Amino acid sequence: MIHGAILIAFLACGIPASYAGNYEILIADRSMNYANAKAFCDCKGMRLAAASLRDADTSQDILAYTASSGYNYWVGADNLQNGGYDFLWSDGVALPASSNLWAPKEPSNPQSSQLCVQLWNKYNMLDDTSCGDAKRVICEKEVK
Ligand SMILES: [Ca+2]
Repeated sequence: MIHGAILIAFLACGIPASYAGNYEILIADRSMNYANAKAFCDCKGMRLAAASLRDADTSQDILAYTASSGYNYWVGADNLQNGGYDFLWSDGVALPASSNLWAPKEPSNPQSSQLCVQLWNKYNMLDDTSCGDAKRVICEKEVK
């Protein structure tokens, strides 16, 4: 089910996001590291995508877009707080290693170099990877 188009926006703040289900979704068409991606979403009054990816309808819209884009995207999940396989979404919900959102054989290296989570274009699923890599960004905001 398509709820609405997903906006491709530049870095400047103040560009309105579009609606997909119960969430405003904003996808940046610039690449940046994880820390800057987080700051980018904050700047928009949003957060890196988390709950929207657990929502069946909204994730369907997002994944339909990202599948055809050819790019990898930062989403809001990392193990920077607890380390190891103890990943947390940006809204504080646990992302277990057993989640079916992970790509095959992922998370692959969360104990050392791969502490942040991307939406990996190869599978259009989650992958733990290096926080310093430059990737595009998906932000969300819950619609009240
Ligand atoms: Ca990995």
